[in-house]
Amino acid sequence: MPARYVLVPSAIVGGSKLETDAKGKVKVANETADKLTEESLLYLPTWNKQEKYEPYKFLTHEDNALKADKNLPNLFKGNDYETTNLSPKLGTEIKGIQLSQLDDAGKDEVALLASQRGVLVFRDQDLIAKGPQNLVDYVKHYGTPHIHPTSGAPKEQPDIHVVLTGDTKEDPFATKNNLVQWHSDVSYELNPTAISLLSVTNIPKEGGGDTTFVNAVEAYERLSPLFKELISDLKAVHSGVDQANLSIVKGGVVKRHPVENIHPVVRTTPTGQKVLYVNSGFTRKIVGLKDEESTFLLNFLFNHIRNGHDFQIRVNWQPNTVVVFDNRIVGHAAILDFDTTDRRLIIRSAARGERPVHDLKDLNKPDENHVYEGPEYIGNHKDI
Ligand SMILES: O=C(O)CCC(=O)C(=O)O
Ligand SMILES: [Fe+2]
Repeated sequence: MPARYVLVPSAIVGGSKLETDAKGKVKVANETADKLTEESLLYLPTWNKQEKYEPYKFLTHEDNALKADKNLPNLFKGNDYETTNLSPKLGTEIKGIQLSQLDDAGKDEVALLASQRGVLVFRDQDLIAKGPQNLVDYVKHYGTPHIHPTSGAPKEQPDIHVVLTGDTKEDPFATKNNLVQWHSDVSYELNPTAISLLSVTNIPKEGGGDTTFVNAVEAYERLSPLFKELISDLKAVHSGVDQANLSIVKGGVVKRHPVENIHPVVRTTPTGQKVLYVNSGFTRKIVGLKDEESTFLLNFLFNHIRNGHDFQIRVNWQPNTVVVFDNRIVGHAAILDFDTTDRRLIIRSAARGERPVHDLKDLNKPDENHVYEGPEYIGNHKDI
């Protein structure tokens, strides 16, 4: 989640009016809520500066994809479904299958297919309308849901990350030429998220507000054998500090002290895919290089990812679409091209995955980690 999407009142809820109750909980005022869809009302963001969580500890991860039947018989039953490739190597649109009706074996097959296709776009789903608890229970099949350190969440449901944009007369391009921020969600975490469910419950009326995705496996494959060898053993620092700082500056929340973690630049997933695992949202430094060298290399890799339209797709949101994506192997960015007086509400619930490893022999070994928690950030010096 890039800085732009931190739950900060001014950026996230735009010009919306906010209300604070006696316990300090902040929510979107009825005035704004009245303009949102019925599903969105179930997920309206609330936040509270008193809500604090302990630092995350290392978590072992069992991957659902490894349990799945490779023929996907529990996902694709009967003949009443339709699948369309959004591009040859990334993204599949699926119609005629209800996620909410899948059994555990079917859900495992979703994880396997997501690991192969990166992004699964399920149309006409009833899962979101069933409410926040249902969504979180669903995600629990894939692991422990991640609680976002700086975003708002539906009332009593911290396991969902919510971003409401729009409803403002502010010009978002006043200081920026564009707002596209490629990232892999929460890559600064020790166990960044893996299987993620994303939906836009409030779609801008005049169109736009797509989400774009990039295939980081293909991004790695496009590199020459020599370049692959050059970056093979590199590690990079991923940092949550800028996100936390921005949240404070904008009057938002920091629910967990920001962390920085070192991850391999070439990550291998439990299903054996090699991923170019850097993102401009959170990757800050290549370990062992001098600053200029690190910036030079990271900029090349970020541009490679950003410019790779021939390994990217764009998802156009329709009512009741649910995207399942594997956050380990795709990057993504919101396309904020709609009129700012319009409203867009995204919700995401995602399971924490494995500690990223270069080599599968290190999978689930905490001693492989190079972790330093508790870096300096504004919150250390400010009562927030
Ligand atoms: O709004 C979107 O399309 C994606 C949002 C996102 O990337 C995030 O909140 O992390
Ligand atoms: Fe994101």
